[in-house]
Amino acid sequence: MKRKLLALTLALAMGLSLAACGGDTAETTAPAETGAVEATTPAETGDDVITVGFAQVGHESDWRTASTKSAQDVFSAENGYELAFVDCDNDSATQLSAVRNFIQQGVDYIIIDPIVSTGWDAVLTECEDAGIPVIVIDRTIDDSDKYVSWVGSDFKVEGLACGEWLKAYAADKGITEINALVIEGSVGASATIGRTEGFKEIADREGWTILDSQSGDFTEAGGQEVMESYCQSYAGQFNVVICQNDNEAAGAMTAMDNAGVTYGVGGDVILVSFDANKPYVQMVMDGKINANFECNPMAAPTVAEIIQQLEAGETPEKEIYVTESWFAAEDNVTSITVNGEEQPVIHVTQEVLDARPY
Ligand code: GYE
Repeated sequence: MKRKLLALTLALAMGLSLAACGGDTAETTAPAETGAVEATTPAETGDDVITVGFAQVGHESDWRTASTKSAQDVFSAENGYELAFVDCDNDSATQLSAVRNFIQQGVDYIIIDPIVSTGWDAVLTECEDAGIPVIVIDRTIDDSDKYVSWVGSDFKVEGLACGEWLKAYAADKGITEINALVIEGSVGASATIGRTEGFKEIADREGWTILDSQSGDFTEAGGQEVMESYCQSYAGQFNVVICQNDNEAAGAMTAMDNAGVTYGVGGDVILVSFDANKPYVQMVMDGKINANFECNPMAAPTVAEIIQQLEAGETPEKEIYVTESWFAAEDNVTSITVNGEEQPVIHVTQEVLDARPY
């Protein structure tokens, strides 16, 4: 196995920043600091340690925290890995620098969760030229296929599922008019693009009105800010709020509370979220969020399998979809049909909540 461990290991052991990433807030976290792996010497690690560089989007959401933790747990010293982790703080230039630094360090594999879906071909060509396999997780890269595998979710299906659930829910409740406000995720992220497209497809088909659709940047503060302005501009005009992640939903709830708008089960507004992190599945059970469409953050175990396949000289699959579920506060919609496939909608009970892994 080719290893350029010395430079990497020394840098980790000395707690040095591995990447001059260009952003003030971006950090290369030595595994010893994150608790992911202990700094080791080449002699201790021997030639079997697999070095992995991970250029993570940032730390904007609960989903992201779960994704990072999953990678740190999987790519641990006990499992035979040395992880160089870079939090790119939602800055694309920082992310490109991080990948280029991984190339310079000569890591064995590079994992990228691309902040935006374009602008990747040049740096992926550099990875290819350096002989370093790249595995993409979560968000997609749309302007290059120079990576080994992608592991993640079908974001458009998530948006379609949201629309199909809303259609069935409204029909059951006798709601004949939908006036929706959408709080989108970060601009240019494939997660935003897919969820927006999927929901819009159903809205157009059903003749619903989307009053507005603005980015809350996948953060709680962003969701609150957008919802505050919506509450002013569209007071009394909306009956559905679609938040493209849980943290935005938290911000939107604060804004609606402050504006005296009621939401959730029995409220004036149907509130929908994406991600379904455990605290927000609890909010579904409590009736504050009407429905939540899961996005599974646990790509890392599958990435480890891909790496093991590559180590064994095998060819992994190019695209691997993680499994996800749809959750609702009430039991009036038990299934929906998405792209011709019938899918269950899970009514959240304590038992369902207790079984959630993240
Ligand atoms: O929905 C959001 C996070 O890329 C799917 O990014 C991910 C999204 C997730 O910030 O919470």
